Amino acid sequence: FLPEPKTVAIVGCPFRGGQAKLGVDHGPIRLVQAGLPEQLAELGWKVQFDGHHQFEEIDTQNDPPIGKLKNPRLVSRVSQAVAQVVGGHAKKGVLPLTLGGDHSLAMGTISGTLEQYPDACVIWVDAHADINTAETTDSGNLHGMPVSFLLGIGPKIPEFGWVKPALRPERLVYIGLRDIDAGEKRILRENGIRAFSMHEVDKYGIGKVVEMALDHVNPKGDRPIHLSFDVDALDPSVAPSTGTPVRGGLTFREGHYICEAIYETGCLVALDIMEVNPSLADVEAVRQTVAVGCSLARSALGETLL
Ligand code: 4U7
Ligand code: MN
Ligand code: MN
Ligand code: MN
Repeated sequence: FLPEPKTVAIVGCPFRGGQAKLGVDHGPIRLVQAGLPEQLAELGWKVQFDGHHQFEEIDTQNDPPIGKLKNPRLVSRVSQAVAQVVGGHAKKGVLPLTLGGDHSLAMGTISGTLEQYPDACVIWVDAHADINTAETTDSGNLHGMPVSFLLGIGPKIPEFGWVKPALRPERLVYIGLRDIDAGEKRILRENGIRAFSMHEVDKYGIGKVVEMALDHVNPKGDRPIHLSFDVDALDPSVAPSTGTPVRGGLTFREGHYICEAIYETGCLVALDIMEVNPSLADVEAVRQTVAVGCSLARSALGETLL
């Protein structure tokens, strides 16, 4: 899907409004400081990076909750800006690599991808399904809700009216789930959304799981793929510096295998690396998590072991 020379645009999104913890807005800065642009250039990509997005023009002095939803106007407008940036890169045949920042940003990244590639499928790698609606959310944190907006399920919130319900449930697949709210389980069931939890990873092994996931969303291998990777999909021993860690996650290799296998399809058109929070855990744990974020991105963009 991408013309030569293969070009990646790094979209740094220092944003934390979709959840309550400080620090996740520093994730993209640390990933870039760790040398991610140079590492991707080393793999043979043309790399575009002209600084992190600031979202300064977005004024949120007055952003009271809407129902339970926290920072709704801020999250909506930031994601809308991200959608335009990501969509613009996609339109030029450039692969957008979005660095979060919290996962509410995926409302923007995936909207941007679907604008250019309406038949794209989404592989969502996460401990969580991020599919709560305004009705089902307990926390009110929008990083737990982007998928419901993309699917167009749940109550319509006028402030999010720009989000097109452009994602079809059969074009979405999850890998790594292990912390799903009751309301989310019902939504997954009612919409027939395919999900490979850690139970399936244990049962079948990661190779078979990725094969089944790809076969579900991209049976003929002719659809563009958007990979949205929340680092909390990885076990906390592998990626400790993240806001909502859950034990029993993917190993280092399982996480990288997913990225490598998706690269091998030749269908990857957009990538998100989300929820790295360098303020959580000690210095060594942060270094390790940032390094893993970089290596996941490299694997998805073609780094091989041999
Ligand atoms: B993340 C949660 F209740 N489901 O809605 C919620 F468990 O982007 C967590 O995957 C959401 O890190 C986690 O707040 C969002 C909670
Ligand atoms: Mn997430
Ligand atoms: Mn998560
Ligand atoms: Mn998280």
